[in-house]
Amino acid sequence: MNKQKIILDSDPGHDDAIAIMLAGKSPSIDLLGISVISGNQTIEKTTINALNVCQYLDLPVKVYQGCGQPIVRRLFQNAADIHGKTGLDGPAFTTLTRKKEEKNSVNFIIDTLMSSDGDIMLVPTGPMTNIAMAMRMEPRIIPKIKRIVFMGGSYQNGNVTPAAEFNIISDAEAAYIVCTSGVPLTMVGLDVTRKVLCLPSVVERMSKHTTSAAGLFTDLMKFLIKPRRKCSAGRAARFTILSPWRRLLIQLCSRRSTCTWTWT
Ligand SMILES: [Ca+2]
Repeated sequence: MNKQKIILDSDPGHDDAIAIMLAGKSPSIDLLGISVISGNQTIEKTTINALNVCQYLDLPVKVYQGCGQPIVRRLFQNAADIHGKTGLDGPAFTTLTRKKEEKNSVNFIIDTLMSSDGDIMLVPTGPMTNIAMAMRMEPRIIPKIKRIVFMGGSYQNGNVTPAAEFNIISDAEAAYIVCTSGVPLTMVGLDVTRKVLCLPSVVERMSKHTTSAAGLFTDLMKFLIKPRRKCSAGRAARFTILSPWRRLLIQLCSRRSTCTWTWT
């Protein structure tokens, strides 16, 4: 099977931790590197979170720290109310020994794309600052990008303001640069992610597996279910945190209307 090369640009965050997990473990994906951005927490914390996930899962993928602030606007509020003080509350990680790469993720994106054959997808699951910066610093990367599959925006309502979605409003200028670049885009907005629910029964089923990935998944999801239960006022607890899975799998497996997956 030809693996799809991707660079995951993320701000873990529980949902992005799952995205790292799936991208790193998928037999159909060649994860070239993880580019980290601030968003769900500060850049320092999201970088540590990405390293912790990679260490926990023994993923041989390099982690590059990117921008800690938007290009123009002030740093937007983080999502500590959802993801906790660390940005990845819930799992108990061992002492972190993995280290981030010296190279900034913007330079990593540029260097990787410039030496590629145009076969790399970028998958941003946070604010698009790193990718926009890379495009501005080295415009020759733009025709080298096969496609950008991003989580952000909304066809209907936002989740920060009535219209704005978190990833986009966190760095709207970056989103403008990326979305007007001419690169083929696949937007997976809130409307899509809200259709992908992880019920407690899913967490329960996953908790019965003994792999490290299943254990991490369970710890992450159990933490997230708590606030959702509080908000759901008696309805079945549900949340949309699994959206990055779906996006990755749907797009990278080139099966855009249907998707099946199994956990191994
Ligand atoms: Ca994210």
